[in-house]
Amino acid sequence: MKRILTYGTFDMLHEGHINLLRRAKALGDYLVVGLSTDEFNKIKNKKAYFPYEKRKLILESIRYVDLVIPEESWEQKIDDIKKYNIDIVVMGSDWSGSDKFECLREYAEVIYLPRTKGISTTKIKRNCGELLRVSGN
Ligand code: C2G
Repeated sequence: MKRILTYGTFDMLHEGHINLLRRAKALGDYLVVGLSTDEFNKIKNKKAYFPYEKRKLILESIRYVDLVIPEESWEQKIDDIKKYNIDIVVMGSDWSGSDKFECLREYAEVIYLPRTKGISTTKIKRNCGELLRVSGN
């Protein structure tokens, strides 16, 4: 039973998130997702459109996801690896080489997967804003 762990805000879920979750799960048998809380997003300077509980509800409905836990700090990751017996920590390549994940290598394997090009929550929000402006709403 190989256990995988990933983290993120997963706001306005899109195919980039799904591609990450699908490939992460394919590396093992059980996928734990550390979902950034609204308070932690403030620390990350990120404002999610959907609050934590709604983002959690959506993530829990995805076939690749076995457990969603709150991500409340940068520092909790080693404890999470131990608590959930994690074998591999997986993140998108935008995190590649980050000390926030490289420091985990003595506790678990760390794998960065290529980020899905052309899609992001920021891009969705921007495009929706432009659509509203064009349509005059
Ligand atoms: N992702 C991706 N392709 C995209 C967009 C996102 O592969 N087009 C990946 C990211 O690399 C990340 C995951 O999907 O691994 C979740 O993305 P975000 O919700 O943007 O997560 P982020 O804000 O990077 O939070 O402690 C780590 C942080 O909580 C990660």
